[in-house]
Amino acid sequence: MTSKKGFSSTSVHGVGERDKMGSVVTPIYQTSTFFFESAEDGARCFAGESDGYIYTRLGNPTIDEFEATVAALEHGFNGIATSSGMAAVNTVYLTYLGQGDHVVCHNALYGPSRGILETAYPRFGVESTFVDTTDLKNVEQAIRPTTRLIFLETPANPTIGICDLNAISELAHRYGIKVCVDNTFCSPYLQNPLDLGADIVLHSLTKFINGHADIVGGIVVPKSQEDYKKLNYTMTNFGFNMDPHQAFLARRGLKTLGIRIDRAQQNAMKVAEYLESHAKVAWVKYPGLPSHPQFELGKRQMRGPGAMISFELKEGYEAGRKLMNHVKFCVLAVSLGGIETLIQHPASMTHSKLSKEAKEVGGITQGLVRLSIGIEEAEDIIGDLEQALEKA
Ligand code: LCS
Repeated sequence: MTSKKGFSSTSVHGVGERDKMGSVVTPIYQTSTFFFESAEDGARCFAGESDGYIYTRLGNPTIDEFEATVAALEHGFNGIATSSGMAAVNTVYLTYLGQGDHVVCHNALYGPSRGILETAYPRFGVESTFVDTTDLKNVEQAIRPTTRLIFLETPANPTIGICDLNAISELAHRYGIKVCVDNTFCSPYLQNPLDLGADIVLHSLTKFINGHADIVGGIVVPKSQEDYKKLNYTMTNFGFNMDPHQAFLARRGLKTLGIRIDRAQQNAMKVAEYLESHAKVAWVKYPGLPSHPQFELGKRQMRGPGAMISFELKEGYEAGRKLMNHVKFCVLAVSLGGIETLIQHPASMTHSKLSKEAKEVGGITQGLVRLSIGIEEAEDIIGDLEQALEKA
């Protein structure tokens, strides 16, 4: 899918035909199935010789319009919308990994994206290695003759580490390995992994793309038609499909993605600077701060620093819990990427199920706090953190 228009023009208007009934907004085709005009028409649909719809798990106009728009924003072949971000992750794992295969991952992936490789996939003979992929040497050392996939998050959840997508993709392709990037933290507004060499990009739509904390959803966008066919086969046959109503809400959220991120990252910069100067804070990780270890790489690879901040409290785990109990304006909740500022403590929440060792290796330190900055007034976010930090 391509669009010659600018980002927000594409996100608002999409790339397809306007609705034939004159609806300005793509209607919700809330149907599980579609009728055929005749037996011959049905046969043509099943043979793939017509564009007609058959059954919503296989395709639906509301979902298709959303998929095509995200694919245009990610510069991919087409999108495959899924019921959740985890369904998108598993669509990729199940497409490229089988008995005897190996995957190299960033060691600070979203908890379940890592956890499922450690618990369920070994039952099917899949092996995984988790390394700090912000260092290219570690990726090269982890590659085996059986490696089929490199799976990355950049910036990663929640350590905000940034991986060099050009360099890793170039390395992977020398060995015939596919590269998939979970682009949830950036959204296509700030980063296009397919332009940086990756083969597949995915999102938890639950976050920035939908942006209003009212649905769970995911999407996979491959660069090539060949990968699209394989991934779409997995999605439809495992039943990971999105629902038309979910697609409608995600599509509505997508329209304002650009202006929401512009505003949220302006706030995030102010909050990050405030936190970096606070006596109780050991360090702050934010791609917009020169102190970020991959600050220069982030500037090259991303069109903006985003709205996700992690910071470490000097007093560790207990201080983290106290801070959570004293915020009043920032919402104590997991998830991210919405219009409201959310705060959470990974060691006791999103990453609590990881072993102590996995937490240490993945950089999930005891006093780590993750902020997803919203579009409110920066002064109110900072004011709330100020009063809560006093008590932490
Ligand atoms: N990828 C990333 C980077 C995520 O942050 C999440 C969810 C997922 C995939 C899975 O998406 P879902 O199935 O939830 O749509 N991250 C969450 C988080 O940090 N807190 O709660 C959920």
